[in-house]
Amino acid sequence: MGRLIVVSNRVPLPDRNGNPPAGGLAVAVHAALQENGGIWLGWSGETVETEPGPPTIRQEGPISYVLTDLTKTDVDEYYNGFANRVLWPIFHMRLDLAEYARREMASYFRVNRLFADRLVPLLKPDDVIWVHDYHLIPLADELRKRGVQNRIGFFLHIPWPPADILFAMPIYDTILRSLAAYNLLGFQTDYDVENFIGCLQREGAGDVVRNAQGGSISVGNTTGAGSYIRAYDQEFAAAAFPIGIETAEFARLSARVSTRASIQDMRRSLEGRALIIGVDRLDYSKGIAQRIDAYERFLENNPDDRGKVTMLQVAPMSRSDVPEYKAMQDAIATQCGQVNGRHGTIDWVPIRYVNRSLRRAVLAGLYREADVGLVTPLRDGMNLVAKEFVAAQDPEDPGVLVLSRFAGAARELAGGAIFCNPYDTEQTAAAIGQALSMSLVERKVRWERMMTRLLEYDVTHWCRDYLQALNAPASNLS
Ligand code: ADQ
Repeated sequence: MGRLIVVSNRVPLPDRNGNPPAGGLAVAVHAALQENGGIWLGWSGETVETEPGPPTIRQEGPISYVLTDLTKTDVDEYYNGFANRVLWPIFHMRLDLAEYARREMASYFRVNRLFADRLVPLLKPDDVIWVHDYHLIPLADELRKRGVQNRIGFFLHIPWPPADILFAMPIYDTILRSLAAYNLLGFQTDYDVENFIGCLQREGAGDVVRNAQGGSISVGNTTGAGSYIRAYDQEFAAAAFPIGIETAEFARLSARVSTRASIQDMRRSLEGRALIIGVDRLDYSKGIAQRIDAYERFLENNPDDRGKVTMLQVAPMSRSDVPEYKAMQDAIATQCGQVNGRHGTIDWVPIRYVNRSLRRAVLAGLYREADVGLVTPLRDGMNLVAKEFVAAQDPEDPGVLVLSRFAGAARELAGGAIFCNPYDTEQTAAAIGQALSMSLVERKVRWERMMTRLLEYDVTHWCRDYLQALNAPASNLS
């Protein structure tokens, strides 16, 4: 393949020695860039008052990092506005939280045009372009309008909603149509592919020409999730590529840090109690409030377990410029305080709530200490915390994953995780009880099933699969 051109809202820059930041996606994509040479383009994170000047370019070996500033208005309207107050809630099926403003929609397209203008002069004819996530849906369309004929792929990290939800969004048709400018659309699960195709069908805009069976776009239990589509007079492919983590590396890290003083101190502080862990960005899609309700219900239903279990919820603030997120920070803190007030005793605090980000190594160590990983999003594209929790377990004494059926990760972790419906407090409370009382034999069987899958389909595999499908001539997709 030619050079790889990656475009995403933010660019994970390497450190002074040229090493990418730790964490799955950045490492895998950097490796692909290193192999083929290329560009990673995105927003610098800086805002300016007037029109941004030319992008800054940092060269690291064969990789150019191209960073553009944005105006403050654009950040408010494109990032905090249309992307995070319309697309994010709608795609997570929260119609009630979507806030439409015409100005913000215009800004979203303006920023996509700016990215296209920045990219076009840097392109060579055989470059392959890979665009990431909902901030940049119209980018391929803008590039095509500028005469770009390269292969362009898109990967959506968040779920794709059913037609009835998508159609509630003004300009949904522009968004849907603009995706036809890509050669390959990558989704997290086969359910997202189905929803996407369902939207095209209901709109009367196009349909599947042929389903791809086998080959690089069929993975694990999402086999057959790839389709070749004709819509809006374009032909393109859509397939599921469930994103993974650096499974083996994360497992090694968790084993290494388990002897660290901070992790040992935390274990001592539990005084022999079982540990339930929740780790999320503070976001309404993660179901944190419902999870705390379920934990409280578990305590109410199981008086004998009171004082014998501790829940640790780690949730750093995110998107604090969006009002819903700020309100949520206060609401969760209040809720934790209320549960502790109602059920705590002078020597036991039911919930420990940490409102900040922890280093990757610390997280790995905490996951390993935990008896139960409580991952209960109301809707999630994938949810990497679920996969990290599994990878971090001690093979001789693994913890149990309680996983929402509405996380993309549930498509791969069937047979291993205990599934729950986060809207059903009673059932989630029962799942917590089942997890805490599971025998070692069953824990091992379940963990091995999940770990086998995660080792086999890790983030490097994901990246390779996606790029292989993007590079394949459309007729060879199956
Ligand atoms: P996110 O919504 O950000 O990602 P997720 O998949 O859970 O969600 O990834 C979160 C990452 O942040 C994990 O690697 C986790 O370790 C880290 N993290 C979470 N809380 C942390 C804390 N307190 N301290 C430090 N690190 C923390 C979007 C989609 C997901 C999809 C990913 C990748 O919403 O569904 O899985 O992209 O495609």
